[in-house]
Amino acid sequence: TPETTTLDIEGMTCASCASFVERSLSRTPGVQNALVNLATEKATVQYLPDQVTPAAIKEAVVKAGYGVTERA
Ligand code: 9UX
Repeated sequence: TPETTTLDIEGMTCASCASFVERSLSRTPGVQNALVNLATEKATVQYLPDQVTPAAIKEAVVKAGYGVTERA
């Protein structure tokens, strides 16, 4: 069963940044869907909890070069 997490992304200054983050998330195994909103600096990520953890999802954002915190 998929779960959804919302991440606050830091450091995106242009539309390409948002695309980079979205691609990084989408390519993470276990992530089913990722949407990044540049204006709100939020990422909405649908994932399979038996395949990937929120910590690993955040790691993908950090490796792409951006800051990230998980929303409560
Ligand atoms: Mo835009 Mo973002 O030129 O890392 S891609 S600032």
